[in-house]
Amino acid sequence: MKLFWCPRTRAFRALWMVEEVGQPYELVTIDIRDEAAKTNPDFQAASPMGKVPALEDGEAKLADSAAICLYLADRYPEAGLAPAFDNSQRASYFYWMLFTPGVMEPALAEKFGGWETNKFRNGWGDFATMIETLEAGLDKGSWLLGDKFSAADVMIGSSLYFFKQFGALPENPVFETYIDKCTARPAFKRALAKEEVV
Ligand SMILES: N[C@@H](CCC(=O)N[C@@H](CS)C(=O)NCC(=O)O)C(=O)O
Repeated sequence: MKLFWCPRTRAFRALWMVEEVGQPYELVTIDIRDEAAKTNPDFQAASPMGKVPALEDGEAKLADSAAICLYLADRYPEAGLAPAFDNSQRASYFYWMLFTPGVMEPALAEKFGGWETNKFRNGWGDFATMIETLEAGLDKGSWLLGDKFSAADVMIGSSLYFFKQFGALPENPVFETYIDKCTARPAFKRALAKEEVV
């Protein structure tokens, strides 16, 4: 596998994920501020919008952190990062896998971009409802799906970690406990160490 990545970007989600999966991979740095770096043909083939993260896994090429996490969890089931196809927890799993791109990201843009809020009309609700929903989802158990860590925790955990870094996360012991559990994972630490050397 080749992971196209740039430090301190959304590509961290995919980096943590490949570390959780445990298959060999090559990290290809794409400096997103350098237009020439984005002309790498393998990167272009995997990322139609020229955004990181992107992944090449043999013939499979795709971009977007949520899509990559969904793909890897199903492609490498031995890592145990997605509920089995016949497990009813797959319903919650999909809900949380799509919560970052569908709700968290636009709600953050709304809050910090000064957009007019309209909880009823906007597909992401609003920032306050997004936070309440996450708090309720995380308050039920150790991980989003209960006792078992999954790719949904990679997506939500990395997003909450970045919200906190940006000062965008309201203080809340539920979030603090969850972020501490995520950052204590060996795969998270390995991914973070890779970010820090660049
Ligand atoms: N929805 C995408 C967003 C990816 C994204 O916006 N990546 C930014 C870095 S955080 C990027 O590559 N920006 C450079 C560009 O758009 O040219 C994901 O979650 O992977």
